[in-house]
Amino acid sequence: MAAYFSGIEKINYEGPDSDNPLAFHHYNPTELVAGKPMKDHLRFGAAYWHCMRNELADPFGAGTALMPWDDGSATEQNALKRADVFFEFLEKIGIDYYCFHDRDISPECGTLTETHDMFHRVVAHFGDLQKQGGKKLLWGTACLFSHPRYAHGASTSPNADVFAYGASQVKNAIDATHALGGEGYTFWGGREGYGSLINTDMTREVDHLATFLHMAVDYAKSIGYTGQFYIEPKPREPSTHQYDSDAAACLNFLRQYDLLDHFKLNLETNHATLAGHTMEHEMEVAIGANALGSIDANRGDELLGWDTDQFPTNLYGTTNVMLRLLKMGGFTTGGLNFDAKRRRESHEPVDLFHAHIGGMDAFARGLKIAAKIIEDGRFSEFVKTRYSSFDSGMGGKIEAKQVGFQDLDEYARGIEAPQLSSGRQEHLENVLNDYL
Ligand code: XLS
Ligand code: NI
Ligand code: NI
Repeated sequence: MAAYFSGIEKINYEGPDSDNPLAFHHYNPTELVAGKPMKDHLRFGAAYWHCMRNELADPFGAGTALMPWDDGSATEQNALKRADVFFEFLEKIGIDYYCFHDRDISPECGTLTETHDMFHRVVAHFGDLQKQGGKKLLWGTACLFSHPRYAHGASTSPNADVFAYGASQVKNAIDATHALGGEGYTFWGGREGYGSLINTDMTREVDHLATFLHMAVDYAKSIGYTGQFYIEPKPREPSTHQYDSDAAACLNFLRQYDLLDHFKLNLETNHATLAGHTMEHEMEVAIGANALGSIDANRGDELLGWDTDQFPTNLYGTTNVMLRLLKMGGFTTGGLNFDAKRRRESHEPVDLFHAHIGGMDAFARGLKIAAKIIEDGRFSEFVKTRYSSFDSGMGGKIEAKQVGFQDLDEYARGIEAPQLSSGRQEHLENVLNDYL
């Protein structure tokens, strides 16, 4: 096989004292943390769309990414070659999982049938590459937002034939995910929302979205695909309002339409902040409902109000994510998929390596810090004590649902006015800083 990243060797762990920029300084895949190898905690994934298809354009300028292997054509040959490049990248960076949209890996052809036929031939090539290098598919998905036919949405389009086209695409993408042993399948509803309510029947659209997801569940069952379905919240962009706006909205939607048994959430850091939440908040909401499935690891920019999809390098962020993941008991089907792109100025192939190394090292450090925090138990002890008035006495009865307003009215009249303890937020923030 030709080497497309010539001059770049396999990235190895060299430890914190190394000054080699093409080495891991913290991510040591086989090192045990909390009884498990780092790589099994982190389950890193690479996003095909950002690595292979993102030309690094922005609304003001053309793509800058150098992709000497890509002839720019929408041909099968080019699609197959890109796959080879991508698997070389996975091998050299040491990432076991990847994710793709159908249209990332194989182009749209003249007819829908030709499109699907080429797609499945390309998928077969991915299957061979997976086998050769021991790589695995974290999740697959269908791109139901790029083509002009999806301008009004896919499953929420007012046009029933567009709904059918979207269904055909998802059917084939589920087939492909199944064939590749994909551990999950994601729905991100980029255009499943509206630009304005003036022309929108929202109730009908949301209903159609649920019908579509039920069809996907039924179809997966009919072919024996048992991977995990995910829904990925995001409030807006490209739509003004997306129906799957945040974790709580998704959970309510899934519950209302009886889909909660079939879906978990794929949370993305930058989407959380776009929704006006922290990633920690979104994780708490999802974990509280036993519905955290997977993570799209990235970060936004505090100064910019859109989905900048930057690589995660903030240790507070990675520590907070890993704290919650460890407490949850870790991923089952999910992983940390780098849904992240380089800045437009970082256009050389080697920048793909720098970017992923940075994200992997940041998560390795977050993992270690989180494991230490959990082992020491200082935060959990504090939180436990903070709620201890509910452990016994009247608080215990409240939690056991043994009392009502009548009892509490009598009780409250007979006690001293409540005395509060400090929340010690600043002290705890200082303690957290000490760990970092
Ligand atoms: C876009 C989304 C997208 C999904 C997959 O903002 O993050 O990349 O992860 O369709
Ligand atoms: Ni994403
Ligand atoms: Ni995103």
